[in-house]
Amino acid sequence: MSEVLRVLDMLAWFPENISTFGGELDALFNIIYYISVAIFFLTFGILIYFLIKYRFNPNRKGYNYHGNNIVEITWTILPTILFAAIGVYSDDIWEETKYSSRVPKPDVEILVLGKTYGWYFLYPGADGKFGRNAFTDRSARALMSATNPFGIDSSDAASADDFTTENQFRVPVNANIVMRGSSIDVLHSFFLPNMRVKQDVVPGTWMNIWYNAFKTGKFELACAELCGGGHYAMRAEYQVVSASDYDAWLDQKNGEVKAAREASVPPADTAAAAVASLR
Ligand SMILES: [Cu+2]
Repeated sequence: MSEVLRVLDMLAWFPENISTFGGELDALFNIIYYISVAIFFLTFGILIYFLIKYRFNPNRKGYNYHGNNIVEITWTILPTILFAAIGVYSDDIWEETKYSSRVPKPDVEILVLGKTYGWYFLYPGADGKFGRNAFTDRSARALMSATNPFGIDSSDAASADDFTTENQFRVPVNANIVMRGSSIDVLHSFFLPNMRVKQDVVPGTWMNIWYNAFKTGKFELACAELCGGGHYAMRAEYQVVSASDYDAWLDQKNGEVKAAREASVPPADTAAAAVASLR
């Protein structure tokens, strides 16, 4: 019996919570769940009771019934009070997770772009700040293309160390992560089930997304908007790592960016030597 109850208790199906505000959201979810379950059994109980009580009986005469004002007022007022109470109760956690004014000071800032069917991430690189791109300067949207999804202006010196990852990203544990999300094509939804974060990303604007993870590990990002034929495959993996592992990863990435930059612009003497060797 307890096994059956355990399977029926759908709250146990929740993915593990790793977010600082996840507990509060789960508590809200639990309350709404139990209220819904209670109303479900109440209404279906009454329905089944009446089905049996007033089942077909050839000796019973039908009669016309014109409603009952007290019953109708009751079933209008009670749900109104219930919804208003849930609204008041959930207001603080809604503001904390969704209001721009409540986004905390970022420890790490990352841009994220949805694209049919994948995700791009832009990190500010070694200097810790983004160069000119479609987020920092609206007019740079004109630079956005399939090969340059963030519209990075390569003539801006601050852009030179910004780096992109595709379908994977990394964040440090116990830090305020602020992401600015947008889309290249259609509506997508940035959904981190373990982080209790879900935010639509909309082409032409940047949505604030923030969270703070208290646990390290590998988790999944899924698109939660039916965005086309390849929607099912629109996923990415992310890792929450310790601050030192995160710094080591950043150093490695920054090194790769620097090496790639130096490789694409050979110093003058190397170029001259290359030309000489061709002679
Ligand atoms: Cu999508």
